[in-house]
Order: sequence, then structure tokens, then C-alpha cells
Amino acid sequence: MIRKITTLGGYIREYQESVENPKLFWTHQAEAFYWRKKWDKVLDWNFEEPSVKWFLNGKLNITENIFERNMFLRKDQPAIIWEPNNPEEEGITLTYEELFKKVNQFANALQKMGIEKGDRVVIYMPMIPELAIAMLACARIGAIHSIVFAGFSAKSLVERINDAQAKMVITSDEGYRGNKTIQIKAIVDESLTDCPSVENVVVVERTGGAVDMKAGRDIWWHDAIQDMPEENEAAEMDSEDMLFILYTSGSTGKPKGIVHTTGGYMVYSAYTFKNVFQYSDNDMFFCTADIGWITGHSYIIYGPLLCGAKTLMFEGIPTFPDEGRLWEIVDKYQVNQLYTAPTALRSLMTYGEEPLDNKSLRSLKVLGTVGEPINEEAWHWYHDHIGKGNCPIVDTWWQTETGGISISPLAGIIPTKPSFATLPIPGIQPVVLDNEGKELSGRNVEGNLCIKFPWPGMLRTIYGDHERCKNVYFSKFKGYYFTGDGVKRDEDGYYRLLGRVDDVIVVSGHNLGTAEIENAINEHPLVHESAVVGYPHEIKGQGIYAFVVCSELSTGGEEGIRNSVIKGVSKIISPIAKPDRVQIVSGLPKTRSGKIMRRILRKIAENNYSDLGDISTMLDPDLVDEIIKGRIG
Ligand code: 7RM
Repeated sequence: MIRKITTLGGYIREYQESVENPKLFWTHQAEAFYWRKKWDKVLDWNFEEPSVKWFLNGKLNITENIFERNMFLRKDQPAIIWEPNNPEEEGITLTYEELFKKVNQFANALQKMGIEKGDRVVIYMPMIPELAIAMLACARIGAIHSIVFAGFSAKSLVERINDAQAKMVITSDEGYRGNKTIQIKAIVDESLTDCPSVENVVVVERTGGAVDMKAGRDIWWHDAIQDMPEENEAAEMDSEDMLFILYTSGSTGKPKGIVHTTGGYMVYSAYTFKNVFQYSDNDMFFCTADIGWITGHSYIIYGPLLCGAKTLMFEGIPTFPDEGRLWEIVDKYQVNQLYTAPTALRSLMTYGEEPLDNKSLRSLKVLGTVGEPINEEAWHWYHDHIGKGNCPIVDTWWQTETGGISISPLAGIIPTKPSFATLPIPGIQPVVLDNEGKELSGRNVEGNLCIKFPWPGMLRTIYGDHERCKNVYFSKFKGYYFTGDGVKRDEDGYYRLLGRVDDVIVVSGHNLGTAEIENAINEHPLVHESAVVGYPHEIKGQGIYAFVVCSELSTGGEEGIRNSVIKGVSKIISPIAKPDRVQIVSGLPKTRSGKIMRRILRKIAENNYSDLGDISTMLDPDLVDEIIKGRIG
């Protein structure tokens, strides 16, 4: 069992230990797991190549740590609780034993179809239990899963399948999302005309909608598992064998296949899950992310299941059939920990408190956020209306590349402060570097967030392109892992994330983080959300361009809002941070995971939008034309 930190003193002690003797610290954590053969060296690393190896020559299987290790205590305990898109449809609960059998059965099916250790399998599926089963079955037999969020286009899917040279795609006929039905298999079919490496496609029947099945290539899931035994001997994996590849968009357009390996990722995802959320036996944990993102990998599946937790998996969206859906789910399953994104909160806030009217929400103990800075207004709304003032908020900073939460309060242990991710997780050694690479020590400093010592959950490489991994993360600041984020360490030693460093605006020599300005703008009562970018300005070097989404227009109309937004920023931060241009828009261009695409807005603000680059990950591409039409300047 992973030990849980329970007091602030405990955190301080454990953090110190993790810095003074990281190898010993992680040895203790790793010993909580079942290893077929123990490692003979804890860590081997250098950040120049880079090369990072944890628990060297240790042999294990991550699913043995989820199933065999939990079976004695939790055989009949729910593992995955699945809530369908349509609340009228019945949900599904899989106990540890039931899930284990299904994973084994599908693992056997994969092997029968010729999938071997090391083969890449792309999973392109809606949020249904088979997605979890498929992913764990891959891990069971040592195949490398690469999950692609089922909202991605055929073109994005092709790019990922080909980069990974996947031998198989696992998908479903269609998917439900709110009141829409998504043609998932049709997108796979369209993609596969350009993917010669794929030999087979396994198709889960979700909706029963008509699909084309290509003879010799496509096979139904229910046929594939026919007569398959419910036992499967787990493949013996080396600690540093690849567990999965997960693609994340890069600044140059071509997605990066982030590689995570078995031993380190296992230890790190479980350790952070238990400690950050302070999960206790029998709690119900609900992470609203899609498993297609790292948040879903680490905190719907691996972290919770490794800890023997009950993890809720939701197929639908927060606004279907109405805006109270998330809160209804919290009450229905008596959720104890809720983990979601600020963007979801900001959009739910716009419906006011009415969707909360007949909801209790009293089961909640911990609230979490991830993905972007949470502005103070959303923080307070979450705290007051969802947590009823009783639940600590963990603002968790991390990345696909870090594998798990890296800077965050431990719930109820580290005192929180709105819009601060607070302190590093034990084992994480963050540093603030100036642009010349000098470490800024002490309090009240601001600069580039880097990490100076390896941790078990960190990426090992970019699949097929180690040179790119080196260039992106290990070259700008020699000897450090560079996160790409700007950060401030305040007078309490707390970390506040300031957005991507390429989002810094330099106005008349002053460095301003976009997040800080956006925060100030969002305090305006009529502002729903905003995005700030820089544009070339003759006098100041860069001017500040704000795109603002309003819930309604005040009596003064657009002009009134513009003026009050500018006044507000001036008062909250300083007149230096005053936006030069404020454009009211109906929405912001976002990725499907909810991140604002500032790259696009920057080009529009710079009046240079003939080539916007890859916009295939954008949620609502129609917005772009509207924003260009309303452009100021
Ligand atoms: C987990 C995830 C990573 C980027 C990261 C940041 C931003 C994530 C926070 C945050 C401020 C947070 N992985 N980010 N969490 N910024 N506060 N709590 O989102 O690979 O998709 O994105 O997201 O810029 O570098 S990710």
C-alpha cells in the first residue's frame, strides 16, 4: 500500500527526503508494488542526451499490480463505474474481478489476432468500458497502446497511426455525445486508406448503427472474445519497456508521440493519485476528462486502479440532457473527489445556480482542476457553490510529458490560494530560470519553469524522434527539463503558473503573463472568459490584444464593456497591463481538451492570418471567420 502523507509536517519531511535522497525516497514508494524481479539500480540519468531510466532491470506487469495485487482485498469491490451518455440508459459497474476477466479475455483475443509484445495498437473509441478494457489488455500482453481522442479528424488519426506504425486499430461503430451520434468507424475507414501498417480493426458495437465491415480486416469485438478464456498470464515487462505512446500537439504542427514506460509511470501515477486527492478506501473518484488525454490515462485508469479505487467513467458531456448533469452524477454516485477543467467550470458558471437547485453535493470532499490556470472567479464559484465552502481545491499543474501531477496542493494538507498550484509533489525539483538560464533562487521571482532532477513519471522520448525530444525539452536550458511554462514563485514559496512562455507579452519593457491579464479581465461581472495575446506596437514594442466573451452586454453595449474591462485591468494589475484593443467575440478557439489556441489569436491580432497552420484539433473552426471579421486595428 502506498503510504499517504497526512499532515503538513509530513509533507515537508517527505519533500525534504525526496530531494536529499531521491533514490531512497522512490525505492520506498516502489516497494509498495509487486515486482516479479526487483530492480538492481534505482536510477540512471543524464539530461544531456537525454537518458532517464528508473528501477533498472526490474520486471513487472502493471496490470498484475492492478488485478492480482488487489484481488485478495477487492475482488467484489467496484473498480470502474460507468455512466452512459443518456441517463435513461442503465449504467455498468465492473468489480475488480469482473474487469480482470474481461481484460484477460480481450488480451487473449489480441494475442490470437497476432498482437505481440512491443506492437503498437491505436485505440480510437468513445468513453465506453471497452476502451478501458482494451487499454489494459494491451498492457497485459505488453503491446503499446496509443489512444487517440475520438473527436479527432481522420487526418489527425492518419498522422498518429502512421507515426506509431500501428498494427491494429480498436474502435466502435458509433459514439454518443450529448444529442449527437458520432460516426466513429466511418472515420477509421476513411483514415485506413492511408495507413498500410494496420492489419486488423476491432469494432465494438455501441449504438448498433450501420457500418461497413471490411472482410479479412475488420472483426467485431463480441466475435473476437468468443470462447476466449478469462485467464491470461501477464507478459513480463522490463521497467523501461514502453507502456504507451500519447500524442500531444507540438508548436510546429506535427504531433509529438510522448513515450511513457512501465515501472516509473506506475509508481508515479499511483503515488500522485493517492496523495493529491487523499483518496481513502471506498471513496468514489470522478475525473471528467476523456481517456484520450493524459489526465484520463493517469487519473481515470492507472492511478485509481493501481490504488484499488472506485473510478467513475462518464460517456457524455456536462450539458446533456441539461446543465445539471455533472451535479446529478455527483449525487447519484455519491462522488467524493471531483476532478475537472477550469474551462468546464467557466462554461457551467454561465448557467448560474439554477442547475444546482435540487442537488445536494454533500458527498464531495475534494475538488480538483487541471489543464490551465483557474481564474479566481471560477475558483470561488467552484469552492462556494460546488464545494459549499468545505472542500479544498487542488489546482494541479502537470503535462502529458510529466506523466502525473507535479505541482499541486495535497488536499486538505497544503493550504490553498486561488490561482496558485502551490507546492511541488515530493520528488519534483522545480526551478525558476531567467532567459539566460540563471537559477532565480528565493522568493518573489518569475521566469521559465524547469525541473532539475528526474522523477519516475517523466517522458523518456518522443516516439521515433529522440532528437526532437532533446531539442524541445532539454536544449534551451542545458541540464534541465524545460516545461515551456512561465511561473512565478511568490513570497510564500508558492508557484503560480503564468501560461506558456511564448505567451509572455513584453510591453514597454515589462514582462506580462497572459494568464494574469486574463484573470483581471475575467473579474468583470459580465465577462465569461477571455484570451490575451501580444501584437507588434510601434511605441511599446508589443501591445495587448484581448478577446473577450461576455455573457450579456451591459447597458453601455460593447463600447461600455470595452471601457470597463480596460479600467478593471488597470485597477487590478496596473495601467501597464491595460489592453490596447478589446474585441468582443462569441467564443474562443479551443482545442478539444479545452486549451485556448493562442497561436491562432496571435496571428489574427498580428493581422497575419493567411496561414493559420494546423487547426484540425480545434473544437469550433467556424469561430475563426467571425473573429477575423470583427478584428480591431
Ligand atoms: C495535464 C495536462 C500541459 C500544459 C502545461 C500548462 C497547462 C496544465 C495547469 C496548467 C496552469 C494548471 N497536460 N496546464 N495544468 N496551467 N495551471 N493547473 O493538461 O500536456 O495537455 O498540457 O497545460 O501550460 O504545460 S497537457
